[in-house]
Amino acid sequence: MSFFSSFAAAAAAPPPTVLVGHSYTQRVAFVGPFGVGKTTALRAISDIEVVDTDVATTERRADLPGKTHTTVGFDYGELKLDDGQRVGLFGLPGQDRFHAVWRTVLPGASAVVLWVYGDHDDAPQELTAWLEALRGCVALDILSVAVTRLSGTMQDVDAKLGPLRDVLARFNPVAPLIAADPRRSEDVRLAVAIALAAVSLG
Ligand SMILES: Nc1nc2c(ncn2[C@@H]2O[C@H](COP(=O)(O)OP(=O)(O)OP(=O)(O)O)[C@@H](O)[C@H]2O)c(=O)[nH]1
Ligand SMILES: [Mg+2]
Repeated sequence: MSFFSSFAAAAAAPPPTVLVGHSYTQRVAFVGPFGVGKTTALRAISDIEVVDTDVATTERRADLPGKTHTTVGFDYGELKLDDGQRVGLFGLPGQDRFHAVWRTVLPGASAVVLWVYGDHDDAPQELTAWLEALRGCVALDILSVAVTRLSGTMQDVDAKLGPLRDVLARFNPVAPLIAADPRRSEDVRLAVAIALAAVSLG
């Protein structure tokens, strides 16, 4: 085939489908301390393959024996809600040195889920510090809190959540706070649904 005939054939062929950008209508960001489970949570619910920026870390924490990687950019996934809406999911890095990523992603967020450790003795102080840090980057009326690593009876869990609810109420009295395990897709879906519902009511 000559150059001219192959050019003519290519011009006559239907154009290829090229997908650029994204199809989501809402953007939910996961924030929280190193190793709390933001990447785990995103992987638990994303219905596309997660694009992550996890790299191997030389630091090991005794309380996180399986934690060999850390997020240095952000994770990206997508979720289709029961009502058909597509949600873009962004998992941010937990380490302070990557805070430039927060300032890039958070301004476009529809809702932000702050994941925190529920089993730390100083969990209320940690939550206070995170809320103070986030206040500078995001409106707290789009924020909700998911508390991890809670076990025991419902009374045990409530006893741990009570002081955290008190802290959150000082920043936003109507912000949702739930117990959630980042490894369980039902918990993570619920955290996302509650975060978006709270924003739409607000
Ligand atoms: N035992 C236990 N382990 C958990 C729980 N939630 C998460 N993990 C584990 O904790 C680790 C969390 O790791 P990541 O998901 O990488 O944490 P991350 O918040 O993305 O961390 P950075 O991006 O480094 O800030 C994983 O090994 C999870 O399996 C929990 O409720 N209980
Ligand atoms: Mg991560």
